[in-house]
Amino acid sequence: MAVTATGAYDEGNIFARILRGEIPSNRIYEDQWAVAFHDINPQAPVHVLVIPRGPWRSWADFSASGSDAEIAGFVRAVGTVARLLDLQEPGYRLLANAGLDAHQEVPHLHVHLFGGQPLGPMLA
Ligand code: DGP
Repeated sequence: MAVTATGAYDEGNIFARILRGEIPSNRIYEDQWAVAFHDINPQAPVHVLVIPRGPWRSWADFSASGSDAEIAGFVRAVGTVARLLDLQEPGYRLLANAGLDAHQEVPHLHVHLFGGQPLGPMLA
């Protein structure tokens, strides 16, 4: 199921359910602002998803209605996860899909963190 570019936040989306503890996830980090867990369908040896706790579908939503504390907290959590995974060297990649053209499947803002192998050039 792909997310539409517009519309209200869906409280029933899979990441909202993970946040509420209704379905399990393999969490590697959580704090007041964010939760990080392994992707169920990893595309690299390390493939972690970092999600904010608040009800946002995309970076556009988040920047429009998230507080400065929520935004700073989430960005800091993404960096904390990268540091915990010890991926500064040889490196890692962050990716966030938004909307239909980007094939966003889960309509809750998330950042993919990939690493553990050479990742090649950026996708077009
Ligand atoms: P995206 O296309 O950016 O919306 O990617 C969504 C990712 O979420 C995709 O890589 C698979 C992952 N995913 C979907 N459902 C689950 C789930 O129930 N648990 C976990 N851990 N990951 C999930």
